[in-house]
Amino acid sequence: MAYDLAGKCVYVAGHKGMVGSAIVRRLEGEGCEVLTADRSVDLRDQAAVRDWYAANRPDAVVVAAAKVGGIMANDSYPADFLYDNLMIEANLIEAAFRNNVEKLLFLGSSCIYPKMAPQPIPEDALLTGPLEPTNEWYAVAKIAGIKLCQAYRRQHGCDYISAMPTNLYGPGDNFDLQSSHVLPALIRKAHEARETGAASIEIWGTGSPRREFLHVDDLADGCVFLLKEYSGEEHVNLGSGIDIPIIDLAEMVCEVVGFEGTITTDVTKPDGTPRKLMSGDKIAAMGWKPKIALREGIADAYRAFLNGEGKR
Ligand code: GFB
Repeated sequence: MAYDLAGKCVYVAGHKGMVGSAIVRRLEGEGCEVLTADRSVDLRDQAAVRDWYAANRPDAVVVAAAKVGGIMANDSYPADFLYDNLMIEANLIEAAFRNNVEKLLFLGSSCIYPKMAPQPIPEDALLTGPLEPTNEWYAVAKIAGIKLCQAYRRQHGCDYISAMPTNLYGPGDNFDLQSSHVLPALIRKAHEARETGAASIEIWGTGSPRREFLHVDDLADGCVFLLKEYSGEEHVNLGSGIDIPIIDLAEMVCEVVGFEGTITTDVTKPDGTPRKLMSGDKIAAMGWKPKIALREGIADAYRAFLNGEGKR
């Protein structure tokens, strides 16, 4: 039975982030009222979250709030990535139950899967092997979020679902080179190298790991699709179905940005997991597919970067 969003109050937690803001934009055409909480509500604080729900009474919730970052940020701040994410998701999910929220969508990450999972990775590969060490703290928190949704569904009959997005990019991304993911980092590096006339840009690791990328507007579309169409215990992968070696991604970004120099590698930096292409069979069978090709999406992300959008 489809969940009709029309006339509902939908709370998007994390609306200032790249993912949350894309979901808010996407919900505009759904005839629902979008609720957001301002930064004064610390989502790690149980009492603050309970008070906000009691005052605002959402019908549906999207858990897009999280502490996120690229490979170095994950590796450098394990306590923050584990504690902050556990608290945020536990508070948002428990308060949803207390306030009779009808539908909740929790967003995780493709790093929940074992480092050596079969490729493309099916949903049932979860918890079948050891995690990638650079991001196991974040992954453990996200696995706990999936399990919380399943537990509230089993014990209390709550219609809480989970989606696992692949590596995301797009307008509103984080372009800070220490904490960002690879795609915004490459956009900034190529842009600054072109502006300064540098001969080369440096990428982290060997360039051989493969990653799958999804534009955040496609992600938002997939999230709204799942909110309306899916009600099941198992999480659902949300990806583009195509992965690419980091060195090829770097070349594509340089082409889009117009940087014609060379690309060097810093092998003292970690590669992380060798490959994490997710299987999109489950959501494809439900009738959803992404629309934005990688090169087109990179051009859109670069336009947003030039426009001053996102974090520097
Ligand atoms: O995007 P990224 O930081 O995250 O890195 P992960 C992807 C790959 O790009 C790694 C390489 O092999 C990096 O070594 N890379 C090359 C770079 N140059 C750069 C650069 O300038 N900056 C960055 N950041 N990487 C994250 C997880 O893993 O993915 C999170 O740590 C989360 O938990 C997220 O799951 C989606 O794909 O390795």
